[in-house]
Amino acid sequence: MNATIVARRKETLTNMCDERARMLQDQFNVSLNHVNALAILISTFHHGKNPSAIDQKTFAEYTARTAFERPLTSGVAYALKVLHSEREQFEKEHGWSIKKMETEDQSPVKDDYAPEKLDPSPAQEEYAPVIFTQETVSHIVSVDMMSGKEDHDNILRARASGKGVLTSPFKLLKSNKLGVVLTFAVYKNDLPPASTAQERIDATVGYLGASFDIASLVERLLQQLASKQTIIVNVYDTTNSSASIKMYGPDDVSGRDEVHISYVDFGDPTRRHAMHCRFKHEP
Ligand code: WA2
Repeated sequence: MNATIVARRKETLTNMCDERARMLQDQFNVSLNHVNALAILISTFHHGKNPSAIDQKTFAEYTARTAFERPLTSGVAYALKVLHSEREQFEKEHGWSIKKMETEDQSPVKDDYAPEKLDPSPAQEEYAPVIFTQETVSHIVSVDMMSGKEDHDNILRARASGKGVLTSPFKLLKSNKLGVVLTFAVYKNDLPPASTAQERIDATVGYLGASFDIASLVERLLQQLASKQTIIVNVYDTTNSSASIKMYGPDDVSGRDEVHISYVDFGDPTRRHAMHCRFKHEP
């Protein structure tokens, strides 16, 4: 290949990769904004009204009808902050016990996964049982989200920071597919605008979270562009630069062809993501 053709190929790859990375980032940002708005909805109509104007049925209906606003999510859910001293009263009110999350090694892909079959959570200082879900993630109702490592870390970071926070990629419940969870804390209305981390933790009433099934969602996004025959795309969590995690794309991407890297910003400054693009070899 002569130099002009090589340069043109490189420019095409750069443009295609940047466009796809920007689309992914934009769709993620649209979803993030809507999940943030759902947290405000819960604050206003569940905690801000007595009696509450939201129950499971209303939440399921609203989140189903607004699913188009969250193009990359597979489901949203709301978990309450429950202290151990409040557990008995909470369980009596809801008519079910707070369940411990079963992790992958204890429950390798069960088709009949159901919250009522899970064990009650052992005693903890506090819990985050899910009380409302979009129908697509109804299997996490009553599960203590603090009993899962990634969800636990997200909850602590979300409530102390007041911002939307993202987990590393991990295997989601039931689907067992790699995904990430985005969490926003919901606060009592009297939280001052310039609050400290401790004030935010104390004013927390719950956690609104969304799960992202990255692989199928990136797949859908790329299909819209009908360019799958031209380039190979991989998406990575590169937060730990010496151990990046593949979130999307094939494993065997070595070859003579050049790679272009476009960075993707998912809005959580503690996480790094990148899209790697390559031309497919000529047949
Ligand atoms: N949602 C769906 N599937 C999951 C999951 C999750 N977390 N964790 C593991 N598999 C209610 O941050 C609060 C949602 C967690 C929110």
